[in-house]
Amino acid sequence: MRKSKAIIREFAVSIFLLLASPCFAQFPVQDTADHGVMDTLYISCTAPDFFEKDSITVNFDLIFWTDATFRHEYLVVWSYSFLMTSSNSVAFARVILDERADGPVYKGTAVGIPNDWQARFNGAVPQSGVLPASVFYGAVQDFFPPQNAGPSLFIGTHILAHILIKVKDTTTIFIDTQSVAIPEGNAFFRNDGVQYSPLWIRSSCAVSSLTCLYKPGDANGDGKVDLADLIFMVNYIMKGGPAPTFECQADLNADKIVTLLDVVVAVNYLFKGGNPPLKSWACCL
Ligand SMILES: [Ca+2]
Ligand SMILES: [Ca+2]
Ligand SMILES: [Ca+2]
Repeated sequence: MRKSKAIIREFAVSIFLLLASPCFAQFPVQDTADHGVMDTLYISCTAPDFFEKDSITVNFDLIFWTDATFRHEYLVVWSYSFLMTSSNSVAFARVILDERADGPVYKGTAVGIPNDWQARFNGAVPQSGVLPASVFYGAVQDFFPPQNAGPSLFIGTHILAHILIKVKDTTTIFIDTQSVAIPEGNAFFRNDGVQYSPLWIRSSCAVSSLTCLYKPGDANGDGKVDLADLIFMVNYIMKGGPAPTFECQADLNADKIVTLLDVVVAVNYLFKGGNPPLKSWACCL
């Protein structure tokens, strides 16, 4: 009798767990070393930052939020790897690799407190940074004076890193922590040496296309498409002359490279009533 009661109880527990487990699965588990509200880690997508030759560089901020108020729970070390992918292979998305502490990738700073941390940008696979890539970031607080022994990170929102990705076309960048081989391991360390994991919130950031800046075929960028552009293109392609601001100005057949074929399009258009240059990228006026 006792045995059958035990079996029934076991059965009931199994059923309960079976029913409850999908519910549990929907809620992330909070690390026991993360007190109070769950600390979070996420990417903030910002508008395109600045234009360079034929590309734009987009700034993604890696942001950490914590409610740590006890000094022993302050964050002093972090190391994290991300899987970055791009929805459009033609965009040639590439994370910019720069190990300088004050470089554009990672400025080694919490918000408003410059250079409090020793920046550490660990690398990327592949090394070129071309997406898809696994990219590793991290920083260790500089404990020892007279260096900038700044404060550890406590309650508030902090920018851990500026992640710069260069793109050449419209795309959506996905930044995730899943399915990544992690040589160093993802690690966040508190001031008392306890390791824990804040909740990662998956991000995808749409990189919008440029506004139209030039007419296709306006290689010298003076607003007109004429013989001067043809000369400009020939000088650029054949004689190492100056490049257009955006490659698309001279990419008249819109195949993403500037070759003599584009000169042929220009000649046909200007002198033989051929098709006008194709619009692409920022050359869509
Ligand atoms: Ca917390
Ligand atoms: Ca022109
Ligand atoms: Ca072309």
